[in-house]
Amino acid sequence: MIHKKLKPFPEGFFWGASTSAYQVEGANLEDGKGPSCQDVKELPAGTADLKTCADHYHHYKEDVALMAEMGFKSYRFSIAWTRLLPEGTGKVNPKGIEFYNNLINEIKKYGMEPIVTMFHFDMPAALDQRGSWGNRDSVDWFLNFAKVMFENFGDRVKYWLTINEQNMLTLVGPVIGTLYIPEGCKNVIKEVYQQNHHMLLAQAKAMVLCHEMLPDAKIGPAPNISLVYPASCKPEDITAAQNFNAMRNWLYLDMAVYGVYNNLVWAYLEEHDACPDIQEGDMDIMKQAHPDFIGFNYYNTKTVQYSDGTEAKEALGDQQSMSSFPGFSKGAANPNLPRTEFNWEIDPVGFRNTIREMYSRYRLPMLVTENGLGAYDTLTEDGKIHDTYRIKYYQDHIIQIQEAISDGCEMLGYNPWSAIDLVSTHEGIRKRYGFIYVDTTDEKVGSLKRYRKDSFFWYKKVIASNGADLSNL
Ligand code: BGP
Repeated sequence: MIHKKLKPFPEGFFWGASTSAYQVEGANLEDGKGPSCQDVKELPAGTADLKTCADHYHHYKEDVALMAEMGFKSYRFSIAWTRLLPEGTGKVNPKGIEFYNNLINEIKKYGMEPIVTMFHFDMPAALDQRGSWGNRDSVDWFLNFAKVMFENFGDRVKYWLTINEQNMLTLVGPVIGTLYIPEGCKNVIKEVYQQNHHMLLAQAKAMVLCHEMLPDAKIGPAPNISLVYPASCKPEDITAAQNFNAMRNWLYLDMAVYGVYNNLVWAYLEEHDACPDIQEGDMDIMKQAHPDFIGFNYYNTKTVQYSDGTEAKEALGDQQSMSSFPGFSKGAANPNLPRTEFNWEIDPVGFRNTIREMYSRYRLPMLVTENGLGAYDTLTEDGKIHDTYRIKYYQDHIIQIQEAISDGCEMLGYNPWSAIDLVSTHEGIRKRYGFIYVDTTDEKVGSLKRYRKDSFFWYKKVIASNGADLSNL
């Protein structure tokens, strides 16, 4: 649809950016924080460990001031479960409460909206030892953690996100260091979808609890949603795209919004003798929970073709590259799309397509909780970072949000990844995403000095014009 005139971004649109605790904070075992699964995982070769990251834990005031200088209306960050509850359950760590109180107060001081992710890839290591999400008690563990957060921060935090990218935890857990599989497990798919069921239940209960304890607050899920394209107009490729759309995207939102299991995924699980055990009452809980909005991360679309089930299973891939499930869908490259230096396809129009599809399925306002370009940035001798490629990426994507708004989709905000350089899930800190450059490398911790990238000044201009001015600097 070509609009003669695009609708403006709504007043009060949340322009901001995102981070997650384990990737940005550092101080990973300081001030009483317990280890999470990220702190005990085997690091991918040549990548920075998580002891320092951007050292946001010690630099949060400076970082929030820089965000305020850009004019942020919101800052999306996550709360590390193990900073509040070092063992995952039991005693609360007062230093952890203090840190997030300080951070939230600092954000509010500048009139920004804190948007809190309750769980971002960092299961307490102590709970992994007790079976992780595979243990049904995990639902109560998470609910207790949620209660601690609502009690301590609910007076100031009005926007909550439950679980970051639960779909990626389920589909590529080993790549991002999150999947716990018990020794001797005979049916890994069943184990994984049992864990997924417990997460869905935990999310549903947390949404209900949030509405009970904090009637003014809003809560929603935060999956990674990428519309899946068929590689051709062959009917079999369309079926494959429907399959993978269901498995990658709709399973998570059908449950969060409607409280039902997606039938295509359920059929796949039946085929693999992998349906989760559902206890009496579980589905009632799923139905009772109602998100106020959909938070979602978007990086690019995915393309698949028919799979006759005879091909060998491919290596797992990562968040944006995995898609092959013999007999269900087979990944294909999209020849129409360029790629980033880290080989992720770039599809701004797919952003609009994804938003439109989500809105027609769920009819809820949407908040972009991640989107962005991972690239090698260069710090020049005079302390500049000329990231014109990132500016271009953002220009191309932001205009598509405006197209989607003009299509009638309700958009609450844009919080790209990431506010500041941080450690990526499996490709180190050399894969930079921030508006703010941090002087440190995978090889050694640097001065940690902050530098404003060109995209910093550009985004400031965008925010000041409420998205009307996307022109180059
Ligand atoms: C999402 C995660 C983030 C983040 C981002 C970029 O999947 O929610 O934690 O890191 O992707 O991915 P990567 O770090 O792999 O480049």
